[in-house]
Amino acid sequence: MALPRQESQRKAKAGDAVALHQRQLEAFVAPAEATLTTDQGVVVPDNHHSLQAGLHGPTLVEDFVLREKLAHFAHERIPERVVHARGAGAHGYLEVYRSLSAYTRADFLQEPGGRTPVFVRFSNLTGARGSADTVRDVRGFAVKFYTREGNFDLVGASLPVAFVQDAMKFPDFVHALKPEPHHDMPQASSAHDNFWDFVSLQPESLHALMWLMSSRALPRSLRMMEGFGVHTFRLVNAQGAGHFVKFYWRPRLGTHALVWDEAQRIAGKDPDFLRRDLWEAIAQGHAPEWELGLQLIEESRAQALGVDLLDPTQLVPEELVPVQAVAKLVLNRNPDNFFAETEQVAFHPGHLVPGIDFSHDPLLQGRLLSYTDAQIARLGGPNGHALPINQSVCPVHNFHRDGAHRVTIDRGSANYEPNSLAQGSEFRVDGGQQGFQSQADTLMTTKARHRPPSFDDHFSQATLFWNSQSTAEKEQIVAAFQFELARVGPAAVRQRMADLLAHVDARLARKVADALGLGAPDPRAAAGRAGFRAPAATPATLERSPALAGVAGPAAGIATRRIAILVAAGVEVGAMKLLQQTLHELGAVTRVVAAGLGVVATSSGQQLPVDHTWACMPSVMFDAVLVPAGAASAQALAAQGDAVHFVLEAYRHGKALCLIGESVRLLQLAGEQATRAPGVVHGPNDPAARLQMAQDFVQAIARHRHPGRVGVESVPA
Ligand code: HDD
Repeated sequence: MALPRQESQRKAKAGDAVALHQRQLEAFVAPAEATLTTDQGVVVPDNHHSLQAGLHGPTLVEDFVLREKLAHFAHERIPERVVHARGAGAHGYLEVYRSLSAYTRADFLQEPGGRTPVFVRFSNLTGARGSADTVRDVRGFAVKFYTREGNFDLVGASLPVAFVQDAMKFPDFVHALKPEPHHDMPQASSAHDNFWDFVSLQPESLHALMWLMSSRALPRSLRMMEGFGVHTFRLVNAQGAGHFVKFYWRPRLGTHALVWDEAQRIAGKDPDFLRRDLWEAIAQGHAPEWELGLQLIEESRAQALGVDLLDPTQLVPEELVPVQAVAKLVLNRNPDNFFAETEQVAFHPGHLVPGIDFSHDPLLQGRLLSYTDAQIARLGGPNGHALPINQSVCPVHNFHRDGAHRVTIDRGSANYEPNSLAQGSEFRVDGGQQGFQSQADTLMTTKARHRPPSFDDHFSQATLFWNSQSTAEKEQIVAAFQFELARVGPAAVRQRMADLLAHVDARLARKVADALGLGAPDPRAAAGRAGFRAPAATPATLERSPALAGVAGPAAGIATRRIAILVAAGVEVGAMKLLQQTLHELGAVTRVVAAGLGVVATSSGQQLPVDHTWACMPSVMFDAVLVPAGAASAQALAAQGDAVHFVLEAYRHGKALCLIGESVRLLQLAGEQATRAPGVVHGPNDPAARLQMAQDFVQAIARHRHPGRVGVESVPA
């Protein structure tokens, strides 16, 4: 018997769920202005002084106000997540474009235009809670959908593939990746012996490694980052027919990345770079959006695909199965409180709703076991579901009882089922039609610890990824392997990695090996090692997949891009104002940067307010640089090493530059060809040229990066 309240809520319009979720959260918000009390509600007379015996006497044990305050303080922290400890969250909603009833009976995917509230937590996989944002890493992309049929969690990542195929290997993988146990170093970095020792012995990690060494591991912004459900799931419609499905999140702003040198510098200047970027964009009304894409695969077609859908180290190229956009995700509200929401939110890949089901992917199956324990350990008991951020918008009704931090006040004498003593206590649903129905399945009859032969192909998709990258991106990948492996002590580990890379691409392996002083990479050496099993047949695969070169993809406008305007006294602001106006109209953000705060005098005697100093906000904090005209200003800037460095660094990092009139001298050290390099806009301070310069600059910013600058290595920055 379904409960009346449940029924009325199920009938509620989808939009109501968003409002209901917000009301639920607000019910827990502490009053903003109130008299200070103890946790028991007793008014605190003095919050600055403890209770002492006499003017200089000892503090009294009876000071229960002090005792309560210190006790609460001492317990403010909860254990950080074993992985994905550092995070940033935001509220929003999912809006469905069209009904997916042909594929799934999930209520929240039925109604075109229907909105479901969500909370999203982005995270870094490797580092501790206080580590820097911009390190080379996999990012978590976890979405909690508060649907009217219960919470659905899609706990994905910024990479479409995993490092290991079986959950049995996950703790070893994480141990190897995390700081080494004897000295707890390095923090938030895979560039160390243990990690490369492990992965060099695990050919199945190679595909994910290619992604980790690429720009995908250095997002410019969480708002410009793709997300993937990674595993294959299943959608099941009302008739019980199933499709395999892979989930994608595609950012509306395009997929953009930092370059490695820049990422490292930002980590020092602003360790909160990505979290701040997300927070500020939402606070300023630039709600980031992603499209939810699905790859839908008929179960009968799965065998013929040539990709084992249950192997989480493999993806399904879009050229084989297109990604269909079915909904949009909008994040439009920052949390009120980091701890209560972003820290206490508890995801679980086993939080499913009717119409969505698992596959037999052995990594996913292991996750289903693991997350329950993780949440109990983190939240200190089995009642984490009742925390405001974890509560579903539909009623929760069962006979789970008690446990640490129980907040529900269960009424009545019956705490068991079946019972006849409590009203409405037969919770069985009508005719077995409602509720979560597991998809019918042919279960395996043998029990074994094994790896199916179709999981043996570790290389063809790593090669596909490599072949699909631009020349500039390939150089970044080579440089990333060189950087990481140069930090690895044992030469045997480095050699093992180079031998493995020879299975991906001979040139890649050689370039890496040469820089590390290793012998010629030998694919046969890798093949001779334990755990290595050659695929039964050479897999048929694509030569290239343009969709995998996502970072170089077209940019969608310049909204929210940050442009530094570098100035000194005597700056000529005529052209600058016009460019600023154009940039603002397109949603970009400009900031005036100078040696000190306050104002600088312009050439016409006005006062231009300064937003930042370059010591505090160097060029790595911006997407592009504009240096306005003005002989005196250009001369003053050229005499300042930091200002010259600002421009040269942006040039090296491939960013768009606009240098008006005399300010071009700031680029002198980059060589004569620099003013003609891609993404560099330069022209006279002439009203007739301004409009063209503005257009060129906007286009250059929209491309995000300009990697093909000749001789860039010799630029001193
Ligand atoms: Fe996991 C957290 C994503 C494999 C065990 N995982 C966690 C989070 C994300 C992922 C995004 C953070 C959620 C949040 O923001 O709170 N995990 C993945 C992906 C995987 C994956 C995409 C592979 C494709 N994870 C995985 C395996 C296991 C775990 C195989 C264990 C068998 N993951 C955990 C965990 C965490 C977690 C220990 C740490 C804290 C938590 O769950 O809440 O249970």
